[in-house]
Amino acid sequence: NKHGSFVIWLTGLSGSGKSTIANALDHFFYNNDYHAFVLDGDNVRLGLNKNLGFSPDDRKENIRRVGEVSKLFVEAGSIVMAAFISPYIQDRQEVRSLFQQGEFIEVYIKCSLEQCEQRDPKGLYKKARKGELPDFTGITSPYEISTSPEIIIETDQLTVEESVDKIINYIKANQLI
Ligand code: GGZ
Repeated sequence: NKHGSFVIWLTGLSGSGKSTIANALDHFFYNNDYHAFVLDGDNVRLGLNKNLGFSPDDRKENIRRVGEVSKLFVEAGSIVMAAFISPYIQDRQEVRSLFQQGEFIEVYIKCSLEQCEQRDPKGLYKKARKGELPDFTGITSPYEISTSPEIIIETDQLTVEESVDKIINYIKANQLI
């Protein structure tokens, strides 16, 4: 299937739903014969970036590398879903600047800290509150909200399917697929 190549960059707190939505998008693309790939902490921080932690400098380097890898995938003709907290506005802007106009779609996965903390699927917030996990986003490390993401998905209001529909509608409206 011939289609555009671009990056769907999902940013938001731990537990906000970034990877869930990225994987649901992946299913949609697969089912429709588009070539797409998910990059997230689960496949990047275990390999390419296993020397990086969660200090501000390490997060910056994590995002820089992911941006460059995303660019390679786009050059190869793929659709990339990159699901990273990517808490710093400047780092996200630097990734954006690697791409042509319209090729970088920033999706803010909006979910309150309270809700993310209530979900706490891996018990990380609990650990962070107990002081066992330093530099934890939302607790002891900042998250900078974008002022103008292309898309905002409120995961405490939409189902995963509705979230995917909203993103796909944007992509179609902008003639990327
Ligand atoms: C934030 C952390 C931390 C700290 C481990 N702060 O919800 P998860 O578990 O599965 O996804 C989170 C993931 C965040 O990695 P990113 O590469 O997306 O972060 S960044 O973009 O800021 O570089 C979380 C887990 O790693 N995790 N320690 N201290 N999240």
